[in-house]
Amino acid sequence: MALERTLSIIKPDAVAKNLIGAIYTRFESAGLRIVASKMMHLSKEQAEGFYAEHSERPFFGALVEFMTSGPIVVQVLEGEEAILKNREIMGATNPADALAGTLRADYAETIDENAVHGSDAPETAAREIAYFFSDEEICPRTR
Ligand code: RTP
Ligand code: MG
Repeated sequence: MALERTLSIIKPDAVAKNLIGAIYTRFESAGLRIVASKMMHLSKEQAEGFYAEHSERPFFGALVEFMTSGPIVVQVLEGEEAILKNREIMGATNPADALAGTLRADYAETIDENAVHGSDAPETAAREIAYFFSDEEICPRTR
């Protein structure tokens, strides 16, 4: 088992529904530690840069518009197998396919507005964490 960090975002739909605390509880109940956290309202440029890998996809414009439509909460989660564990907590990209009890099954309506983001691999986690947080903003537990 590997201690990992992953980048998580509570997207504008879930912030608007007042679900920040409920979603943080899911992470903490699963044993993931929140080691960095901030609320932001992304600019178009910030959202485009974050999702650059999807820039040629047909949904890119709608994705950027959605991600800039309201505040988000961005956090670094740390724990054993944190990347996969967070993806399991989130559920499938399309809420219609998400397993019962996952965040997207419980809190998302559509594939376009699906409540949360989570890094999908160690390389993307490293890039995404550095996109939002400096080293000084990440605070591992000391007790
Ligand atoms: P995320 O990156 O947000 O954690 O989601 P994911 O890995 O499960 O999905 P990904 O393939 O990376 O797509 C990023 C986000 O783009 C939107 N999307 N829309 N309309 C569509 O077919 C479609 N496909 C993807 C979703 O909001 C997805 O979370
Ligand atoms: Mg993704």
